[in-house]
Amino acid sequence: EYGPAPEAHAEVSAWIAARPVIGHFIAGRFVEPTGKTTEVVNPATEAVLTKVALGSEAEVDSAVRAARAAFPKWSALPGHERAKYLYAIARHVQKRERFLSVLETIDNGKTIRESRDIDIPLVARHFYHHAGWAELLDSEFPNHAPVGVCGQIIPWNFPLLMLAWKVAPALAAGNTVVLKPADLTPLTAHAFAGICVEIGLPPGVVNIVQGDGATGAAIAGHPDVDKVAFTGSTEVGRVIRRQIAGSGKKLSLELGGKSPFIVFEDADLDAAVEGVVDAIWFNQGEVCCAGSRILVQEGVSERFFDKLRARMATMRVGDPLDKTMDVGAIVSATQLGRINGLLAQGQAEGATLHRAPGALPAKGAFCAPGFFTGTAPAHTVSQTEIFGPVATTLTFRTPDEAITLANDTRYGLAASVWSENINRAIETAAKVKAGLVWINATNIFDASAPFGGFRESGYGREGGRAGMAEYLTTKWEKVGKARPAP
Ligand code: TXE
Repeated sequence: EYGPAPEAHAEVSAWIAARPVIGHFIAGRFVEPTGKTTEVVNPATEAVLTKVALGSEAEVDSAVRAARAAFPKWSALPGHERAKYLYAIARHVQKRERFLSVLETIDNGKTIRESRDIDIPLVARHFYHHAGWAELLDSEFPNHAPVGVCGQIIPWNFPLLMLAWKVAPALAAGNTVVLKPADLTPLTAHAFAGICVEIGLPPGVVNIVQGDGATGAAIAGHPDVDKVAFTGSTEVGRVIRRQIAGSGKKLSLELGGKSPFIVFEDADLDAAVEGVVDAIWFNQGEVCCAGSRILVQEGVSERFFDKLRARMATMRVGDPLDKTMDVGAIVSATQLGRINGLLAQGQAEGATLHRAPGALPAKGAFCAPGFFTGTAPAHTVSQTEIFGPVATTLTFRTPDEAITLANDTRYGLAASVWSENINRAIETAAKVKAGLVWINATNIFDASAPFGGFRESGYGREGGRAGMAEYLTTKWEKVGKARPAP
C-alpha cells in the first residue's frame, strides 16, 4: 500500500490502523482524544492516514500541570541519572530506526533515503550528545538551574528531528516539557511518546499536546510556562514574541531564512554543484537554512548554470518510499500551492525559471527541482522564503559585491562559501551576517554546533553549549554561617 520496499511497512500500517485519531500524551498516559480533529494526509499519495486531535486550552492546561508536577523530582535528579534516560531514548530510537523512518516518510513526504540516513540517525545522535551534557552539568554549568516548564512548538519539515532538538537539551538541563508537533506531521512525535513509556521516563517529564496554531498559542500564553521555544515561520515567531512580551518567560525563536550560497570563480565548480543539490533540493527545499540564494561570480556563471541544469536533469522526483528517489513530496497541497504561487510571481517579475525536465507523478504534492536566472535583488523571490526546491541566482563581480548581495536580506540564518582560496573563503565568511557559515560545504547539522540566526531569523541557539544555556538560568546559592548568640 505504501509502495516498494515493504519490510517495515506492514508494521507501520498496523500501527496507524490501530490509531484512528492521534491524541495527546499527558502525565505518562495516552489521553483519549475528545473535541476537534483534522485529517493526516500522506502528501505523496493523497491518502488520508488517520486524524489528529487539535488540543484545547483545557488539554494544554492539564499538560502544563503534569509538567509542573514532575519538575521538582526530575530537576533534583543528579545529571548522570537524567543522562541514563537520554541514553535509553537514543538507543530506542536506533532500535526503531526502520519503523520511524517509514512513519516519517509517509507523514511528511520526504524520501526514505533521507529519513533513514539523515533524520532518524541525527535524532539518536542528538539524544546521545545531550546525555553527555546532563553528565557534565555540574562541571560545565556551575551556578545554574533549570528554567522550569518549557513550552515547545515545532514545524513539519523535520518532525522528529525538531522534537529532538527541543526535548533533548530541555531534559538534560532538568526541565520538563509540553511539546506541540505541527498538525501536518503528528505521527513520529506520537511514536516518540511510546518510546518514553517503554524506557520508563517518569510521567509528566515529556508531555505532547497535538494541535494547530490555537493550541500553540495556548501553550505559549499559559501563565505556568517558564520558557517558550519555537521553530517555524517568522510571522508566527513575531506573534509569539508579542504575545509573551512582559511575561518574564524565556524565549528562543528559530525562524525563516534566505541563505546565500556564494560561488567564487576559483571554486571547485563540480563540488559546488553537488553543494546546490544538498543546499536547495535536499528535503524538497523545506529547510530553514537552505542555500536558496545562489550568488555566482560573473566569469563562471554561465558555465555554472549549465552544470546545474545538467545535474538537475538527473534528479529523480517521485514515490518517497522508493529508495532510488532524490526528491519526495512537498508536505501538503496547500504548501505546494504557496510555492507555485511564488514561482509564478518570480516569472511575472521577469525571471526565467529552469526546471528538471522529468515528468512528475500524476498524483501527490510533487514539485520539480529548479532555479531562477535573471532575478534582481528586489524581486519577491529574491527576498521571500520559497521553502521549496527552487533557488534564485544572482551574479557578482567582486568579493565586496558578493558580500553586499549576501547581506541584502532581512534574514541571517546560514551561508555557504565556495572557493579554493582559503583566505578569500575565510574573509568572506567573517563578513556575512549569518549565525552559521559553511565553507565548501552546506547543511551540516551537528548536535554540538550552535544552530540559530541573526536578525529576522530569530534568536537563541540550539545545539552544543549555547543550546544548553537556553534551558538554564544563572542561580548562585550560598550557605552562610549562623551567628553565635550574643
Ligand atoms: O508555519 P507556522 P507554516 C516557513 C516557510 C513556510 C511558512 C509557512 O516559509 O512556507 O513558514 O509554514 C504553530 N502560536 N517555515 O504556516 O504556522 C504551528 O501549528 C503558536 C519555516 O506551516 O509557523 C506549527 O506547529 N504556534 C520553518 C508551527 O507553529 C503557532 C519551518 C510552525 O508553523 C501559531 C516551517 C501561533 N499563533 C515553516 N500559529 C523553519 N524555520 O524551519 C502556528 N503555530
